[in-house]
Amino acid sequence: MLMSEAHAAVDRACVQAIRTLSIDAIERANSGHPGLPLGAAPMAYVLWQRFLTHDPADPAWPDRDRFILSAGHGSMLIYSLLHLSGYDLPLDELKSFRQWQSRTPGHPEFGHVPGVEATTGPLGQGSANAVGMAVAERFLAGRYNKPGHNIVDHWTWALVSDGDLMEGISAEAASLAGHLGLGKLVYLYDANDVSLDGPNSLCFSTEDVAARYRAYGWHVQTVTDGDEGLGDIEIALEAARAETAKPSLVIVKTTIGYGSPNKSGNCSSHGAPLGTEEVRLTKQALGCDPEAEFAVSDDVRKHFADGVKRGSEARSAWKQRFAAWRDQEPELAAEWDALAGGELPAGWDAAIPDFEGGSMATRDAGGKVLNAIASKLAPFFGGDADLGCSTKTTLVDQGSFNGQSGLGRNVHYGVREHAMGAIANGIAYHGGLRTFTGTFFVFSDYMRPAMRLAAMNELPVTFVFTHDSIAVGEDGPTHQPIEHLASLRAMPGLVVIRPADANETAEAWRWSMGQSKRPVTLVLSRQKLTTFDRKQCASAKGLARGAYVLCDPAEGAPRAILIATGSEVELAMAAKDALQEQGIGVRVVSMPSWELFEEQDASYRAEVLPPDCSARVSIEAGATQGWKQYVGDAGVSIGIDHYGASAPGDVLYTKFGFTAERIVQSVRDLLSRAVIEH
Ligand SMILES: Cc1ncc(C[n+]2csc(CCOP(=O)(O)OP(=O)(O)O)c2C)c(N)n1
Ligand SMILES: [Mg+2]
Repeated sequence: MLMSEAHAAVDRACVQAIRTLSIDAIERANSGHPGLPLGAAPMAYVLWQRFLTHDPADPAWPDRDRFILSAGHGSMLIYSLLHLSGYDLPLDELKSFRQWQSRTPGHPEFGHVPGVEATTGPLGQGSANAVGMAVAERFLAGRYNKPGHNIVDHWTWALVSDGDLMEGISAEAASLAGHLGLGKLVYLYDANDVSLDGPNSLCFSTEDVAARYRAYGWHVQTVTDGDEGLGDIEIALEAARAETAKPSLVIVKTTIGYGSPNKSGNCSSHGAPLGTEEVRLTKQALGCDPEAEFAVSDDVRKHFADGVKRGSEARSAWKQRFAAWRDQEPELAAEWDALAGGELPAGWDAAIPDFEGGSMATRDAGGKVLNAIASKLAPFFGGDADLGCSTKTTLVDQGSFNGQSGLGRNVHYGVREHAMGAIANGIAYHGGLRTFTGTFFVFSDYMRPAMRLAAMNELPVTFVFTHDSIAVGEDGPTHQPIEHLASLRAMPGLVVIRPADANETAEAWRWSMGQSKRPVTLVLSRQKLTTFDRKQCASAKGLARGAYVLCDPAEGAPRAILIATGSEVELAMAAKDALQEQGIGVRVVSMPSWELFEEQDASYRAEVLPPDCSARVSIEAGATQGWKQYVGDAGVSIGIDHYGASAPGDVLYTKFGFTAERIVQSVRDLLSRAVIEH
């Protein structure tokens, strides 16, 4: 029997409770977005009451369904649902919506609100996170499910809005989801034909979203009465779940600000409180007491509690299945436990090689290390944006990820960098595994919004970027990163590592994998770099401290310090040798990561960069912005503050002044100036 027939009155009351709680909280905050919760309450209610398998008693239960409110501006919708479902989000928290330190921030924030699976707000990101979660579900199912032991088997549901579907990232993500046949992914589309500035006729009038998603390979349905048609929504969600070979889009036609006599159907209800009088009128129109605020009847509370029982029963049944699986698969269970606890199973790094002599591009070293880690760590997979041959991030002989079976460990993201970033975030949000991405460094710009969310949410994603400087050469300025290091270093919470040689690359991967709460950006070279003889200079283990003394003069205190990153460290070493021949002893500091260096105590930092040695030169093939903090006012920064050019990489290095001679000259100039100044 459909819910519209079975419980019409109480179901309606539950929907109205979601609506009125939402507008009351927004009114009290005098800030927020009432239009979406008023319009999308019915679909959200049907989903949560009848389909979403979750248990407020254990919001992190691994096999729960995932729900992502991609249209994060409608945050009061999810807060009302969480509150009514019995999550640790009491009414007082709803009353302090959008206030300092409340658990009800303006947009849903992962880690701050129990039951919020992803931070959303930048439109489109959540829809791609959902694809990542569905990918993770399949991958874990492929790894851990055994005949008779189905321990990973859940659904991913996302609520998306017009704005979400206008954003390019959602198109990238949906195209890939269709290609992969992610049958356990469902979008509910709040199709209200209105966005922030006005009706869709302003900018979204000709697009046939249903046809577009069908063309992506999705199963598409439309519910015409999303404002009241609970039964129709239920039928559509049932059909979406029955289609397991394709992801599903359920287009639910709604009225923004439904119930508000003067603002419904209009963008005026999108992002501002309705106003006291309009709230009264809205409650009246919805058949609720216009004077009551934050009112929830006992019937409504009981009905929500009854709905949640489905989830708690499912969790109990899962616990039993999991226990039986654990008995049968103790080794797999140990691996599962480690990952679930943010750890890695012992021995994960046993195959990481030591590199000796010769030269090797750090992208090649990165590929070898990545594969060595993957050989010991099965729940580790990732992919690239159609550049695996160049980035060397392909997991050799590990097959292509299959969205049905979950087998295969290379996700071919295609040329979809933005979605790749957000899908990797979704994989990390899901938990239970580790992941990475790969593309050219210059295209980090295409991933930056997702990387920012990874940093904000402490997601353990390793973002690998290769072709890290003008040394890219012939492809020219469009492919040559300049400001990218500076720009990513400006992002709070992101660790940027640019290793100098193969062994630093190994240490960079080791460090990155050791982090369960920090995204890391690995910046690797296309060109070969000398593998330093670590018997002659310091161990690459120094990488973990961000900067370390790679080499000091054979005797005497250094008269100057050369600080370099990545490919420029070998230039610094060449300059050091040349200076030594001229009787000038200098120190070479390899500084692969500013962020890690800043985390060291003051005494270590002073050991590496002694304050009394002010003759300092930084060398990095990127924008010089920020280097003054290490070279000081007296120092020199050799970098590039303009775009590159199309020519062989070594020619560009010479033309743009990345030569040992220039470093030598800079040191000599600094020292002679110091003499004159004395
Ligand atoms: C990437 C991004 N650009 C712009 C915004 C600002 N913004 C918030 S909601 C919105 C559009 C709202 O339209 P829709 O998604 O249809 O939501 P509705 O008004 O129907 O609730 C915009 C432009 C945003 N949050 N993210
Ligand atoms: Mg809209």
